[in-house]
Amino acid sequence: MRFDIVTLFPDMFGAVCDHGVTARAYKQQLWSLGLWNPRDFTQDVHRTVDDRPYGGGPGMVMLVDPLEKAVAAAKAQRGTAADAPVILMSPTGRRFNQALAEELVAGEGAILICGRYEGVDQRFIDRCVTDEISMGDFVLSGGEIPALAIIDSVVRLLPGVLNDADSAKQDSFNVTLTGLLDSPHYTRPEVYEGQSVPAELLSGHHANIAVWRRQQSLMLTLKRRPDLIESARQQGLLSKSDERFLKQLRDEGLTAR
Ligand code: 9D3
Repeated sequence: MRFDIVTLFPDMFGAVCDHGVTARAYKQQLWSLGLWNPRDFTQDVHRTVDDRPYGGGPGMVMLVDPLEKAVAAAKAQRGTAADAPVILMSPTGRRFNQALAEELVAGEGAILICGRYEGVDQRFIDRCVTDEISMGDFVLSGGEIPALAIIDSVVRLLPGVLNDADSAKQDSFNVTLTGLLDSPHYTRPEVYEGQSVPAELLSGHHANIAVWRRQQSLMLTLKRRPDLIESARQQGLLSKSDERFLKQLRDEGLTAR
């Protein structure tokens, strides 16, 4: 798996090369990174990468030419995998999700374009970009943090990246598999400042623990993400006893935070 990043701030990508499970996978050469700074593909003494918007308005717009040359350099180095998706990180893109991460991990990687300023010249998008992705409805200063999020979410899906200690199996047991939010976690001490770990988790009774966790998941999901309850139902992921518990919750009124 290879990611090529077009960015004015290449140092930000140390976040995934130098830390945590993505760094371990990087050192094992399970994935590689190319960094392409549009400033290195300028021709003028000032190394200009942006200009004022036609039609007026606030902010600056990224120039087509340095972006296009950076993408061409990335494609040249990728060689045969030159048909990898070219994904623009954009607040007007389609929302990123786990299904997209799974699509990307099945491919050879991607060229990720990180915008700064007000945006990039539309002609660059028309000429080079195959997909536009957003992280959600909040305003960031550029595409670097979204690109880092995509790399992190995709790399951890690569075979051999997660070990049991990283909870890979637990992970796939939750939202993606169950369609529900995860249940709460506890570790030592058994009592902290008078607050005890729920008795069910201390019982050692594995069937009861499973029921407790399932009910906690249902309760939390109904309270915070009712949309996920409906899609889990549509996917056939809710049992008769789940439905009975949900009805009971609705009758009682919710108790979860
Ligand atoms: C406040 C500026 N906005 C004018 C209405 C437009 C705007 C331009 C550039 C908003 C954000 C940005 C920079 N953001 C990204 O490049 C970005 C982003 C984001 O801001 N939120 C969620 N996902 C993404 S992906 C790229």
